[in-house]
Amino acid sequence: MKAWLSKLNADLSAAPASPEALALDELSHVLPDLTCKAETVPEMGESYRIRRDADGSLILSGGSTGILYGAYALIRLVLAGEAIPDSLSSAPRYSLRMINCWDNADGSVERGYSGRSLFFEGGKLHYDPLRMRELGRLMASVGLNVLCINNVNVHFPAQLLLEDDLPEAAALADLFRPFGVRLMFSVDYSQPMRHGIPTADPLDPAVQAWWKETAARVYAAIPDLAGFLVKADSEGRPGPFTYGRNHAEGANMLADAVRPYGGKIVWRCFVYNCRQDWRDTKTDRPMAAWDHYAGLDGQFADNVILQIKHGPFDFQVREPLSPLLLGMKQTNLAMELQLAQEYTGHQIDLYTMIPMWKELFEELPAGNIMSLAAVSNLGRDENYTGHPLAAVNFFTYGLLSWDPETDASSAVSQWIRLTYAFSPADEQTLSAVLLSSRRTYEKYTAPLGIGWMVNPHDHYGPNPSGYEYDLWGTYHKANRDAVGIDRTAKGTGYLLQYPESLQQKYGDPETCPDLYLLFYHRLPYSFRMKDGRTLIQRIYDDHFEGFAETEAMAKALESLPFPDSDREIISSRMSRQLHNAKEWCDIINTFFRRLSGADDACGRMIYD
Ligand code: GCW
Repeated sequence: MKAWLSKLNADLSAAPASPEALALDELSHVLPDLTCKAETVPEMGESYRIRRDADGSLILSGGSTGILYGAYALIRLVLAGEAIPDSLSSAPRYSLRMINCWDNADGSVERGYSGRSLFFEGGKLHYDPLRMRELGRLMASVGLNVLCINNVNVHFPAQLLLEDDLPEAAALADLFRPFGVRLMFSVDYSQPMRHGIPTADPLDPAVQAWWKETAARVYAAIPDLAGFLVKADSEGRPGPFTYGRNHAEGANMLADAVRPYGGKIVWRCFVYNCRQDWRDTKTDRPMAAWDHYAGLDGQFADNVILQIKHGPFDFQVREPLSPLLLGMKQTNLAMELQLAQEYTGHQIDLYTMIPMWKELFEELPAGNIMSLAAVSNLGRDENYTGHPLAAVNFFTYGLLSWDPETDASSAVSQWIRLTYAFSPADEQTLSAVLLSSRRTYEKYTAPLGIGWMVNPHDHYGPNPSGYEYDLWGTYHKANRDAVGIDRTAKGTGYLLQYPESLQQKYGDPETCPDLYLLFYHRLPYSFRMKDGRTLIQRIYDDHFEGFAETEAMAKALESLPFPDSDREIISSRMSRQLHNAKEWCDIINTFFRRLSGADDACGRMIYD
């Protein structure tokens, strides 16, 4: 199956004339019995309205892309068997609803689990135009509107997108335009130095002039380019720190260059010391982003957006909301999610993300961010996401980026109905598996908010001490008595980066939700959890449960009538997941039993 697209069948062999034309074409193919008129109201932009005429036919009004989004909303409703309301108005909550691809010019994809790049091969843009249109449709059908095609780690020759390869990049932008999708490029902060300028200092006039001239050239070729995405001073990338400048100075210089064209600078806040000495107890990595950025609140240009990973570490299974998302009130912010399952099972293990995202939105006041970004989980595999069921993450991300109040279980059901022709009972079975998959994965991997414990570099499979004596600042410090990091005021002080109410909630192990306990606290194995179990018993129980739940998921999936092509992939990946879950369960339990010496109260097998 091609994600949920198999039921959309307007002909994409040629470019649609416009978003409205595509909307009507899609509607006439998918819902031939529906009489629907489109009314373009340019000032409505991306929003749309659906109402009924006196004769019962539907009138779909909106800006040009609004009509397209309205058409897809209608199609989603009807195909999912839901009733069309007599009147419906909808506008996106976030202006930029972005997909960030970490695709390299050589065709590889950093943290990609769905095959090679859809856009590049051999150092050049290289793509199948039909697949590009399919991808445009995939995005538009769930309301996504910005596609950054190249990795934030800009390895040569990706820089050439702004130079020699610009004409090809412009042709790619043309392909996406009818789908309401605008391109964005990740840029290399030191790019002026490729042109004989001896510095990339943002306050240097030659550097400023180079970026202005470059922006003029790029926007002449792609007038609706969304802007540039920047990873600076992070994990070896160049940036303003080299010249003693802060990130507001660094970002604002680029913002000046793209401002005349309505462009944005999306500046990532994933900045920390990745050469930490594990013996250094003063530095606590999750504090880094706040330390770099909070003091700059209000100093960023109005066309700069700070893009902040949802948690303070790096896309672990459970992390608190990044304090920056709560604390920078005078800066445009975007939250960054990760669809690519880097730490969450490599699109081998099932991991449906919407329950996690809903938890984030519960703590994030609606107005704090103006955009949303997600690292792509797509690649050149026939089904786009490697694991066919991983498509649910792309789909539900789109719906949430339009409306963060979207209900998790309805979004998942909608995806199932659009993708498969299941009976209500089968749909229920699959929905239950998908919605519980994140908790299950969490149970069999690192316990109670510690994170990491994965095999270094590749990040699949257990390795409890893999990152313990390393440079990355990701330590659990388990010894024979205790585990976890005290991040309260008495410990590293990380918790002080939060508003008072959260400091109280998380600061006391008695009120801190169990699942965050070891992120915020260092506790003895004998610590009594709220339900009376000891901490060590809770760790053992979760791991046995996680594996048992995986076995149950495997059985449930086997009972479902997937089309043959999907069934094969799903069952072969599920056997790998079972193996992985068993490894995690046994290795984590053994690791803690060897340290603590504590027996399992239920006498289950833990290895000595
Ligand atoms: O955790 C790291 C990933 C890198 C990624 C980086 C980032 C693109 O392991 O692969 O680089 O995060 O988000 O920049």
